[in-house]
Amino acid sequence: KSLRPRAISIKAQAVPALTQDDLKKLAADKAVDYVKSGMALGLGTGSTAAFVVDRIGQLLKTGELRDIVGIPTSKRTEEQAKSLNIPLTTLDDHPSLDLAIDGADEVDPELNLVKGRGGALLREKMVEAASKSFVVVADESKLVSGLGGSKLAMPVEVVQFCWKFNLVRLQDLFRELGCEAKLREGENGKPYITDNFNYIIDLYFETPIKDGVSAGTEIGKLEGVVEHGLFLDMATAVIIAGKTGVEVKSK
Ligand code: ABF
Repeated sequence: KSLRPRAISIKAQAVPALTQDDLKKLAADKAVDYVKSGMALGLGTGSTAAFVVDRIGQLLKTGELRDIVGIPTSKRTEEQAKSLNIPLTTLDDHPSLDLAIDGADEVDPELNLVKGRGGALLREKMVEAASKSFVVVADESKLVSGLGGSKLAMPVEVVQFCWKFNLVRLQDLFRELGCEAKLREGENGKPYITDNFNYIIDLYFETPIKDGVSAGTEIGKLEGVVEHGLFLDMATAVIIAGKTGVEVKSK
C-alpha cells in the first residue's frame, strides 16, 4: 500500500492586528527620526507623545543621540523626561527650539489641530509656537474632515474667576453649531485644575467648525480666556500611523 502523506493542515499564523498603541509607537518612532544631536526639543503630552519621550530617552542612553535639551509641555511629561535623564530647560532660558513633537486630538485636511484633551494645551501651544518645526504624531483615529467633527471635547483654558460667566459666553458664541459647554471635572467631582492653576471648559459641537481662524479669534477676545485648543497653521508635518502604514503629511 503506497504511503499516503498525512494530510497536513498548516493553520496560517494570523499576524496579530496592530493595536492602537502599536500605531502610536510607529508614528512616534518615525517622528524621532527628525531629532538630531544638539537639538533643543519641545516634548509633548499624551500617550503618543509619551512614546516619543521614551524613544528619545532610549537613544540618549545608547549614545545614538547626544547634547539634547528638552522643554516639557506638562508636569507629567517633565516627570517622564526626568526619569529618562533627558536634560531639561525652560522657555525663559531657551526661547527658541529646533523641533517640537506632540500628539493631537483631531487633525483636519489642512493639518489644523484640536489639542488639549490631555489638559496641557497652554504649555503645548507656548512650546510649539516657539519651535522652528512642529511635528505631530497621531494614529489614524485622529483624522477628521472638520475641527470639532469628532464630537469630542474642544478645550478652552479659563481663569477660575467667574468661570460660569465664560462657560455661557463660549456656549453662546457657537450656538449655531449646537455647541454644549461643560466645566471639566477632576478627581472627586471637583473642577479639573491645569498645571497653570486654571480651569478647562470643554466645548462639544454638533456641527464642525467651518472657519477655525475666526473661531479662535472670537474665543481669544473673551476676557478671562487663557488659551484654546485650536492649533491653526502650526504643524509643520503630521505623521499618521494607520493599518496600511505610516504616512507623513506636510503642507
Ligand atoms: C496632547 O496629546 C494633547 O494636546 C492631546 O490631547 C493629546 C492626545 O493624546 P493621545 O496621544 O494620548 O491621543 O498633545
